[in-house]
Parts: sequence; structure tokens; C-alpha cells
Amino acid sequence: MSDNTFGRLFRMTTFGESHGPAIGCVIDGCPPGLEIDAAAIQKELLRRATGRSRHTSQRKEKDEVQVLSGVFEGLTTGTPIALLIENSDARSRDYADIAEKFRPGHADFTYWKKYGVRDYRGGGRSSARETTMRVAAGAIAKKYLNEHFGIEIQGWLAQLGPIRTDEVMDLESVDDNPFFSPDASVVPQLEEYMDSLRKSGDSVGARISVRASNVPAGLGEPVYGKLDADLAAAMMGINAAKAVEIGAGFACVEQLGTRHRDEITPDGFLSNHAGGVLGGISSGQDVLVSVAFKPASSLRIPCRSVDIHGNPVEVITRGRHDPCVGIRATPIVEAMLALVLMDHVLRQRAQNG
Ligand code: EPS
Repeated sequence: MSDNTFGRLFRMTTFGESHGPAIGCVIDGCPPGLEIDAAAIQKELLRRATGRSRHTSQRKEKDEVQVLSGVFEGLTTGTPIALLIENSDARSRDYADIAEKFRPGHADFTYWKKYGVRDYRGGGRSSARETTMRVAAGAIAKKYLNEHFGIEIQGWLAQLGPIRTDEVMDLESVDDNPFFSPDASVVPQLEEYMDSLRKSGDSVGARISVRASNVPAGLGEPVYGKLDADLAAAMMGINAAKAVEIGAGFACVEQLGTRHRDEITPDGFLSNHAGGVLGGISSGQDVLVSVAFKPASSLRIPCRSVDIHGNPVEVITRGRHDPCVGIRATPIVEAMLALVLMDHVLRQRAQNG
């Protein structure tokens, strides 16, 4: 399986499967001298972890990160940073019934078509467990970006199924509820919706938004390697992502040019429909990205499918699944934004000093 590496100058290569002994990554290209605070990495990992509330997968993993290399006396040395998390609560028997069946809407169909072999336990390599490493590497990128540029990255749940959660924007409260909602007043409604969804056995989609502030102007390449193109690729590379918007996104279809253009005054821009990127290059405005996550496909409600021999079968997926994968996606979206900005900061330094 190729392409397990993300980034050009700040390169993260991940490995491992959800039900293998461990999941890990090697980060190549991290500048030396960055203080690595294992507690800060751990904090990010726990924001993403399963079992933080009854609304997510109940798999119980400590997600304790081990830093195996690249750090000496608390500082990065410029050598590869290897991170490892052991898997301790995989329950592979849940997957025995679907070892030769395809879950409609799941990657197990296309993995089989591509490789003719698949690790069916817990989705194998296609499992969202791989995102632990994005979050861990993202925590290092976040630290560098913050220390060197004052960049702050904050994500939030903008919508869960039919419920909008971004009408009141109190970003300080995002980490105070298990949904990452910026509006605390909708949390009871989210709880009720999720309780009833869980009972029904179905799943639902969500939209996550993220903002990076204090991003310097000039990041991104003008033709290939545009900052917004790299952001779109990074976000679409997250499990279950189905759409990405930068700034006004699809709303720009209905906007007139006089509204969409962000007028400029000596004191700065008057709006930010561009989402902080013009011509593929950061403008110095906040970078704004939104990602749509589909309803997950591992459901206990029976459905029609086929097995690997093409025979019609009924599929029921057992196990400890997320009825809304978007609930845990906020730290992952933040991490991918951090990884893209980190890469472009190093690329900008390489060419422009
Ligand atoms: C996942 C299915 C469940 C989740 C898992 C993602 O895994 P399993 O059935 O193997 O327990 O628990 O999420 C994690 C383990 C994690 O750390 O995010 C999937 O199919 O993507």
C-alpha cells in the first residue's frame, strides 16, 4: 500500500492498523530546538479519543503516546521523530461475520477491488484509528506555528445532522462539551438527538469548521501547491470526509462579485469571503475551512450487499461504532490544518528566507 506520507518538508508517515499491536508515525523535517511537551500531545490525543462520552465509540484506549526518537532533553534534534501508541482494546470477533462481506458505503469494498486482500478487523488500515497520528503530529506542528508566528488554530462543530450549532459562536466553550459545539445552549438538543439516533441504530453526518488566526501573508504556491488546494486535499484525506469549503465555499455561487470581493482599507480587509487565501497564497486574514463528514457505514441495521464471491448477503455490523464520526473530528481537522500550514511555513522559508 503506497502513499502513507503527508507533506513535503514537514513529512508525516503513518503506519499500523486498528487491530494490530500498535499505530505509529515518523515525522521527518521537524526543525531542531522545538520543545516537545508530551503532555500537550497527550491533551490533543484525548480530545479525539473514543469513549469521551456515550455519543462516540465505546472502545477504551488510553492512547498513550510514546516518543521513540528525535527528542533529546525535551528538545527536537532535527532527526526523525517516531511516535507510537499501542492498541489495547481491539475486539476483532465483532468483525468475524463480515470478514467476507462488504458494508455498503465502506472502504472495505474498494480495498478488496484494489488489493484482493483485506484486514477486515476494525476496518484495518482504513480505520479512523489512523487519525491518532495526524493529531499527534498536528500537536507538534501547532506548537511550532504558535511559538514562531503566534498562529492559533481552533475548530468547532458547525452542524450535526439537522442541528446548526454555529449560530452562537463562543469558541471558548468548544472544549467544555463532548461535541465541540461553540454554542453551549444546543448541547441538550444534541444529546437528545444522539440518544435517539443511537437507539435507532442509524448514523448521521456533520460539518466541522476550523479557523487559523495570525497566519502570515505569503504561504502557499501560486500554481501547483496552492495553499487552498493543499488544504482541500488534506481535509479530504480524513476518513469519511465528503466535501471541503474554503471561506464562503459553495455560498460563493450565489454571491455577486461586489459582495464576494473582500474590500481592503488601510486598516485591513472588510470581510473574509476568501477564507484567507487569494490566488493560492495566504492573505494574512484568518484561514477558514469547513469539512462535511458523511454518516458512517458500520450499522447494526441490516442491509443488502454482496460477499467477496458476488453472492447476495445481508450485512449487519456489530461492534462499538461512532453514530456520528463528526463528533470526534474537530481535533483531526485542526491537526490537518496545522500540518498544511507547517509544511508551507517551511516551504516559504526555503524559497524566500
Ligand atoms: C472505527 C471503528 C471502531 C472505532 C474506531 C474507528 O473501531 P473498532 O470497531 O475497531 O473498535 O472504535 O475508532 C478508534 C479506535 C479510534 O481510536 O478512533 C472505524 O471503523 O473507523
